[in-house]
Order: sequence, then C-alpha cells, then structure tokens
Amino acid sequence: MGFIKGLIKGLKPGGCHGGGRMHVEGLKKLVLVGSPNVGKSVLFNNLTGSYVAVSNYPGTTVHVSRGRGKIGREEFEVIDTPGMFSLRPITEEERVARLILLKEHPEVVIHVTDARNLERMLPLTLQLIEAELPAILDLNMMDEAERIGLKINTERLEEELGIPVVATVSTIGKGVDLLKTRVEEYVRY
Ligand SMILES: Nc1nc2c(ncn2[C@@H]2O[C@H](COP(=O)(O)OP(=O)(O)OP(=O)(O)O)[C@@H](O)[C@H]2O)c(=O)[nH]1
Ligand SMILES: [Mg+2]
Repeated sequence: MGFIKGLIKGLKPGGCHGGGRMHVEGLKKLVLVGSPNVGKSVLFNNLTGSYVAVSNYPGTTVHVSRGRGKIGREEFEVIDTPGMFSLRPITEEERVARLILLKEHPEVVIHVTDARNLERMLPLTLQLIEAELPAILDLNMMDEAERIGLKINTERLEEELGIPVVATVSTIGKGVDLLKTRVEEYVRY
C-alpha cells in the first residue's frame, strides 16, 4: 500500500482547499473516520459539548461537523467526517474525508467500525496505519456483535495492529470513557 505515502507526499500542506481557515486556534484535532452508518455521529455527540458547527467543506456540498470536547485536561476540536471506505477516494464524501485526514494534521484519528463487519473494515485501518496517521481502532456496535455471539480479542488485535483498540456501544456511552483514556495516552506519548 505504498501508494498512500505517495498520495501524501504529492499533497502540499496549506493548499487552497485546506482546512487552515477552519482551524479552531490552538486546539488539537481529533478526527472520526469510518464507513457509513457505523456510529461516527453518535460518538461525535458523545465527545462534544453543545458548541457544534456544521458547514460545507470548502468547494463541496459535503457537510462536516466540528465541535469541541474535553478529553482528560485538554480540549480538542472534534471533527465528524462523511463515511469513507478507502483512502483512495471514489465519492466526493471520501475525497473530503481524505483531505481532512491529510491536510488538517489530526493529533488522533479514531477509526469507527461496526464490530460485526470487522473484516470488511480492517483494510481502512491498515491504510491509516500505512499512511502513518495516529489511528485508534474503535470496535463500535459491540452490543449487536455480542448479540450474534461474536467475541473479539481486543488485546490480540492491538498486538497485531500495533495501535490501541477499544470496544464501544456509542448509543449508551459504553466504552467511551476508556476510549478517551486511550486518546489521552496517545497524545501524551
Ligand atoms: N446498537 C447500536 N447501534 C448504534 C451504535 N452506535 C450507533 N448506532 C446506531 O447506528 C446508526 C448509525 O449511526 P450514525 O452515528 O448516524 O452513523 P455514522 O457513522 O455517522 O453514519 P454516516 O454519517 O452515514 O457515515 C444509528 O441508528 C445509531 O443509533 C451502537 O454502538 N450500537
Ligand atoms: Mg454521520
């Protein structure tokens, strides 16, 4: 997957479509990415307070939500991106999600997945790692996964991937505190 590094090198920072003008001054950025319908927006609402802005990404009709959320002692700008399957964009939504990842220099990228379909979702996790983005894997919808008898060994997955892996049920906030702790650790080291 060396092509991803090629993509990054080919992108000049701070170009005309960059998120530069949308920066909330001084705040580190936490970006949520993942396939459509996996719970990114529910998690976004869990992580952010009441101040949320929804705007079109410059030059597109794609909506991006930005909010602020405190994790540990630090406040982050939390960004909810449109659903993406791959860092190689096909749709406009994927193009926007990729631009946010590559141009806004997030401190943390949470890859939100549907734990029931992990196999289908792991390729994007691998692409994020390959692109050297600071990724955390969120196995969301664990309630549904457990209901159909799925068991996932998160420690083993962490070892194999070399990134933090956390299980959540975003709709009831389960696992979200642990996810925040992992973000805190990630940013600190
Ligand atoms: N059972 C269960 N449902 C969840 C969980 N997280 C999210 N959902 C539901 O899944 C659906 C999709 O959630 P969203 O947060 O809108 O998903 P999204 O990833 O933002 O989707 P897009 O914006 O289309 O990319 C909603 O009906 C949520 O209530 C979870 O952990 N468990
Ligand atoms: Mg959403």
